[in-house]
Amino acid sequence: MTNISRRKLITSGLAATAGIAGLAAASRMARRYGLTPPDHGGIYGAGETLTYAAQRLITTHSLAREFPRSMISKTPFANPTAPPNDAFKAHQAVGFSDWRLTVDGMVAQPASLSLSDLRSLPVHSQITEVVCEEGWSYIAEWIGTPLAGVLNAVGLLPQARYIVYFSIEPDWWESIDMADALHPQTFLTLGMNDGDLPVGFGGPLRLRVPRQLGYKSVKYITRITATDSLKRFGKGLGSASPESGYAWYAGI
Ligand SMILES: Nc1nc2c(c(=O)[nH]1)N[C@H]1C(S)=C(S)[C@@H](COP(=O)(O)O)O[C@H]1N2
Ligand SMILES: [Mo]
Repeated sequence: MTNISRRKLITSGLAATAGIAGLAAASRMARRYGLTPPDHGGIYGAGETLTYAAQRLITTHSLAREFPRSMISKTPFANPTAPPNDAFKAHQAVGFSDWRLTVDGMVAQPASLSLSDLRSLPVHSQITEVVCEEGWSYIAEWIGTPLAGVLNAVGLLPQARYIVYFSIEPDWWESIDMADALHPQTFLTLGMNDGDLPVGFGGPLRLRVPRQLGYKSVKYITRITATDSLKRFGKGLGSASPESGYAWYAGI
């Protein structure tokens, strides 16, 4: 069977089971195909599973919408973050010259990259929208290097299924599956609208995940790690978001 017709079969199977026998049957089917999100337990779990499984089957290769330069927002909104902690202030005081991105976990060659290491990688740009779950959005140009390139360079091991990423803000960490981690629009972002990435927007380093809601685009990234299981991180729900009631998978 071709990939497409297999996909169609699973998708219509999911839709049919959701209609006839309810969400529980759909999640059983999703589980059989390895399509359950890490926060699939609990009262919203079956719904989360259906959303994630259906999205992954239908839109794995789709691109987030890109906009013409004329649509870049004149007044992008920097959603306020907590006041900078001492570690961040120390980096800021030296112009972020000693900021490092640790890349570890299921990779052949763990690395510690400086911002200039990252700047020496291929530079890409995209004009995409940040959409907050609270109902506002803005469009900006994001300049950076695709996460996929960094993962290839460190030799991502085949058993890795997720990338977990951490901010210098201790409460902010997220994870994405490989469909998003290797997606061409998922950027380690160093610039915005032709300048350096401002601190308010996550500078010096932010992971932009434009196919998901704003909260997956974590600011002030210091570490990314590859893993086959999210159980060992936090409460095992995949990221900080489901720990406070937001879905792990926030596709838009
Ligand atoms: N480290 C960190 N990253 C973060 C946040 C935060 O408070 N701290 N807020 C998130 C939320 S809820 C949204 S909607 C977006 C907002 O991005 P913006 O400031 O560029 O508008 O950043 C996300 N990334
Ligand atoms: Mo948000």
